[in-house]
Amino acid sequence: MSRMLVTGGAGFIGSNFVHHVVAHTDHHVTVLDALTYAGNLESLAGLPEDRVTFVKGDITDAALVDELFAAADSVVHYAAESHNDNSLHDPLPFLNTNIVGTYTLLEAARAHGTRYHHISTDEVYGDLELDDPARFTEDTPYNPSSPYSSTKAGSDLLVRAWVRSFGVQATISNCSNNYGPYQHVEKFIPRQITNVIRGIRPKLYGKGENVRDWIHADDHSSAVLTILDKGTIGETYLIGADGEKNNKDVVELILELMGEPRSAYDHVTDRTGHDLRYAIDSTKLRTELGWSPRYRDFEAGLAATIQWYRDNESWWAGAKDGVEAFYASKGQ
Ligand code: NAD
Ligand code: TDX
Repeated sequence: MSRMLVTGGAGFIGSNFVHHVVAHTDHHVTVLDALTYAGNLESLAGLPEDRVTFVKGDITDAALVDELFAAADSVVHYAAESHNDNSLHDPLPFLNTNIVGTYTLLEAARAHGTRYHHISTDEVYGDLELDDPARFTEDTPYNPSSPYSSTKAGSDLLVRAWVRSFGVQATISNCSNNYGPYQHVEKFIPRQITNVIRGIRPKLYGKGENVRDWIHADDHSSAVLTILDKGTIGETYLIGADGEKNNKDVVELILELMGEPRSAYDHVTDRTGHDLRYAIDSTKLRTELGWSPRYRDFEAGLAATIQWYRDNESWWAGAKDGVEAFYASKGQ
């Protein structure tokens, strides 16, 4: 059994990863999470106490981070400020957590020689035209658009520098848009599902032509375990499941799956600087490390996600009104 430290393990993708690790390995997991507005201990409810330890704390707290790295064989870093719309409103927390937080972890990885995996996003590459046949690869130049994606890009570059300059034992993955259980209601898919449950019309930014490349969070988790197991130190791996869809089609599918007319949504004010299209080419991960996604049917995965939000209203109800009030103040 090895000891794994997971930062941000009470958030959306981090909690899905902790569930995945408990189900598929014998590792012991320590979660370090500050429980910001995006963290929810209920996302870890039911996990065996002898497999998962929770520590409430901030990744910028160097003394705490050092102590936890000393007791870990590997670290997977999910903790972040993660929402583009929030970063347009108030960028400073993104700089603190995404940049200073990552720096703090890298210094501890350097001091302890700890195996470190850095979780990042395809948004560091900027966006693609709708009619461009290209997809992002590990060689695509960085060109981030928002305060969120620029701080994620900065954090990736810190990792690359700490590998080269200090020999830190790190890998990086850049994944496309995740969906699944435990995603905060501020994000696109849960916002629309919970709107329909509440009798509010879904809200589509602009014309809804923007394309996102959807992957189930559980497939993201299996890819990260594969990289930890077989990845080469210093390498970057793109994670994606060939799930390109435009936002309009996703909203219409949610409405159809929830028994509403496909046209029962509103167009609202577009996001400033809204990236047009993301698309991942995950050939390197698939051919070099032998990973493949399990959730290949987006409609089935979306239907299961809708059912999860129907069954777990107590998990999201507390955040819903505040999120909708924030969006309403911006005409969204
Ligand atoms: P999230 O916002 O749902 O969760 C973030 C978690 O980090 C929360 O539990 C929060 O409490 C914690 N956190 C925030 N600041 C912290 C701090 N200073 N110290 C300790 N904990 C802190 O985010 P998510 O959507 O689960 O994203 C997780 C990671 O995956 C991020 O690094 C994000 O950039 C990356 N990512 C997300 C997606 C996506 O589609 N959501 C896609 C690719 C990559
Ligand atoms: O109400 C909405 N209506 C709408 O049309 C919301 C909240 C979003 N949108 C659009 C904006 C995007 O084109 O839906 C798309 C998805 O939006 P988000 O869920 O906010 O995700 P995105 O901005 O694409 O970023 C996500 O994927 C990459 C995560 O939030 C990031 O953390 C990750 O790095």
